[in-house]
Amino acid sequence: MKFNELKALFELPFFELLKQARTVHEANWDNPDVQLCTLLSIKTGGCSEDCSYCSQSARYNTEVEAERLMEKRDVMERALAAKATGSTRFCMGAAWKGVRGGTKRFEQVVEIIEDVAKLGMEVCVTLGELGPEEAKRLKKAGVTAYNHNLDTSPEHYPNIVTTHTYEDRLRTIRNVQDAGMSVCCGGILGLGETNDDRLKMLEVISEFNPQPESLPINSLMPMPGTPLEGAEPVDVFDLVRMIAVARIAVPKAKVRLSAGRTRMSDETQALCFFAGANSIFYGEKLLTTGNPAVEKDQALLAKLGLGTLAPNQELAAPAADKEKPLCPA
Ligand code: SAM
Ligand code: DTB
Ligand code: SF4
Repeated sequence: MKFNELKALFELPFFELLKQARTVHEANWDNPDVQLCTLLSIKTGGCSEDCSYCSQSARYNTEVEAERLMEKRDVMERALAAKATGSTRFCMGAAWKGVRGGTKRFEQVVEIIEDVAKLGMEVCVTLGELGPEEAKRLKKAGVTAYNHNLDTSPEHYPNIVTTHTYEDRLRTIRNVQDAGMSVCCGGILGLGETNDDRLKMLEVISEFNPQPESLPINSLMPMPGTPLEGAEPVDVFDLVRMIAVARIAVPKAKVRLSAGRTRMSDETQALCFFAGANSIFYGEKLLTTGNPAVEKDQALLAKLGLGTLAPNQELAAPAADKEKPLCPA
């Protein structure tokens, strides 16, 4: 969808926008179930990149200490625990600029993925930049979806990150699509961007061919020691509007209400679900920072009468439109 169309939606009266988003949601989803995804940071901190929101960049003096890649048995323990709490997607993150085939770290990660994939949950990884060969290996190892966020608009991106470019991010997304993995791609609200920046990001994401399978909307968790530690919180109505527009623009994606829920009321989250969010991170920790307790989320879902989505490990990447280029890269 083009920017002008997205902007026209965003500027609708609030209830009219919610009504349209709800109609699109109901036409594309059989039920209002929410997907529960558990995150685990398998390699924390010490990252070479300078993303100004991130506690894991080695360039900032944050509370996060650099750690080595976790052992496979420890990852398995956490994956089994996630499954036991009802999570159906396990997402492993690594604080790397990217990964290269043939390196010890890549081979270790592939082995971890192969074992986690046997547990019956969807497997998602986010390891930074990937080349075409690395993407094929990850697909073969059992990855369902690869998370690689664009985070903000092309225009605002250089204000947030200088050590890699928007084009680098788009190239990785294309490699993921070419390898037949589903793409999980979204952004962060609260990086000092305008609503137009948010919609420009959504324009790029909604023009992917095929559209992403999941679309995380993070609200910045301000991390002490990072350049964005003092950023203003996101306006609740802007967040709900953004979710509604994302639901309309990418109707079949799981729109994930991602980082930032610890600072949201139950009522705000309920509005987000009504507007089309149908996935959350579930479990007390995101990568380095907090997330609502499992019991709190279970109580909220029960109060709203929302069920949870079953895993689909066979999930194939959605088909591409052959007439269109794969992505704007
Ligand atoms: N290093 C890899 C990369 O950058 O693609 C993977 C890990 S990185 C931490 C994954 C995503 O987490 C980022 O793209 C960003 O969207 C999100 N993220 C990181 N720090 C955040 C924060 N403080 N608040 C909200 N989202 C954050
Ligand atoms: C995504 O969009 N959000 C997640 C996941 N994909 C990898 C990460 C959120 C990180 C929040 C900050 C932290 O825990 O350090
Ligand atoms: Fe590194 Fe990813 Fe954090 Fe950027 S967002 S500093 S690439 S871990």
